[in-house]
Amino acid sequence: MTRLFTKVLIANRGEIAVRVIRACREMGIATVAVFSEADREALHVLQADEAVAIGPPPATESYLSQDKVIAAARATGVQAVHPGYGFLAENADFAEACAAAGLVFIGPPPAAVRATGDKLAARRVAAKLGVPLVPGTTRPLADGAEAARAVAEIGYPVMIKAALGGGGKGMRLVHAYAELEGALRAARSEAGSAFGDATVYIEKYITAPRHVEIQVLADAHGTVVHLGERECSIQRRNQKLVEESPSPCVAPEMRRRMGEAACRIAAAAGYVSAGTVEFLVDRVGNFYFLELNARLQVEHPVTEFVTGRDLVREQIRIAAGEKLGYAQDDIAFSGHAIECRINAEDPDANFMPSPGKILGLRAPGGPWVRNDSGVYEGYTVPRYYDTLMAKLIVWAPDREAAITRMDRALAEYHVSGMRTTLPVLRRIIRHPDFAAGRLDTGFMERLPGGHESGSRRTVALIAAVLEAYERAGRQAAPQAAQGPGPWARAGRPGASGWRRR
Ligand code: MV4
Repeated sequence: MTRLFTKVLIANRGEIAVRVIRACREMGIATVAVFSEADREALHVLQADEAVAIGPPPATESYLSQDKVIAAARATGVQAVHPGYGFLAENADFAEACAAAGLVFIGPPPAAVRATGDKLAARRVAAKLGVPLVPGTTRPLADGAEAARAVAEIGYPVMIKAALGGGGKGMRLVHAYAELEGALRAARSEAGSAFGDATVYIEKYITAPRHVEIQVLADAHGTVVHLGERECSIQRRNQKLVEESPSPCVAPEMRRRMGEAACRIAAAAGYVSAGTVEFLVDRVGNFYFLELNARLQVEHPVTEFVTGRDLVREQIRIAAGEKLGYAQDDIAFSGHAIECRINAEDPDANFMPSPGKILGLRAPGGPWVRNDSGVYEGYTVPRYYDTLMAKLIVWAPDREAAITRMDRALAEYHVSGMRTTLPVLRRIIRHPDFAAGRLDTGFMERLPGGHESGSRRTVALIAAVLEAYERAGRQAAPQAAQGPGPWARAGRPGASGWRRR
């Protein structure tokens, strides 16, 4: 058996840093936290065995600084670095820099990070394997004429997407020929400044899709398994609010086919570590490959609850060169898990960030309730980063019981001193459409108060600009550095995709 690491650095903050520290402690691995000046009192700093200051509050000068993170790793003598999600997690240059410094990057090999970052390359892989993908092009679009030829085959509406985009960045919806040329130019220009690469492609637009993703685990010895799906359709502006596993819309046979497709894509991409294969599912249940996310996802705990596998532990074992030691048939699914994201945002003010001091905090507990939190009573949520404070995850033998348990746990959750998404989460969980499993990506737009109304457009725009300003630099996109600042991007329609997830 391979020798596991004795000491790991966690290149992240908040709940995910705490989550990784927990896995390390259970594995007998010492931990090193890194922190910015805004995070001296942060929970991950208190929980780690050691902590290293890496600079000023803006993420570009701390959590996104590859040099500072690697210097901290060298100074503390760790053997490996866990990137969490966001920040440096999907940065191939960082993965390479770790290797060059003699450090193991706890994630996929740099080549796989690069390959999965290029959505067009990923589409070609899926196409070659015969995995269903959204109809559209698999080569860069040269000009308007080529776009028009593609549309002639697939029909309107279509979406123009940036090859290096993902998570909603650099996308343009086109309903008719009159908009095509303009949308192509806009998407190109946005992609060029956001990712330093203006390559775009075109896809048929799937109306009111569901977002279903498959968790995969791949070791360095050629074994790839899937851990079932997560239903992530409850989103608002590309930010997920509630996730669950299994999906109420996926039957065992569909799970088997999606899981097999996901494993084949991961294998063909040379993927190693935990990864997520995203699919869109249309109203009649057809699924289409969208992209492969080369990281641990925020919503991973629902998969842990239904499979009994610790995904962070598995990532660490895989990075150390261990074999998975089990096959697909050894993965059993049990019961139902739901996750709610508790963000420091004001649902009554267009989900504007609401950082500040947590005056009172009572977290829920009891059977099958998990609270993955990065905060504590008396802590001040800094305004520089993600607004995610905690994730509440519950398990029950079936979906109905899981909904009841989540409702109970949300009722126990009290946060004072700041606004959080707790009230809106409660409304989602109690909604008859949610109970009936009538989920698609338009759910939040139908929820009263779940999105900005027409009369609130100005407030929404101001909020978006402020939000972009306050979150500047926390975006993970590696190529984003040379682009215009968030001020330049935030005012553009459809440019809300700078959110981290
Ligand atoms: C789409 C789509 C419809 N058709 N692509 C948004 C995030 C990015 N990962 C992909 N996204 C979409 N791509 C085609 N061809 C609809 C979305 C989409 C969406 C997808 C998943 C979850 C929420 C969403 C909200 C709006 C749009």
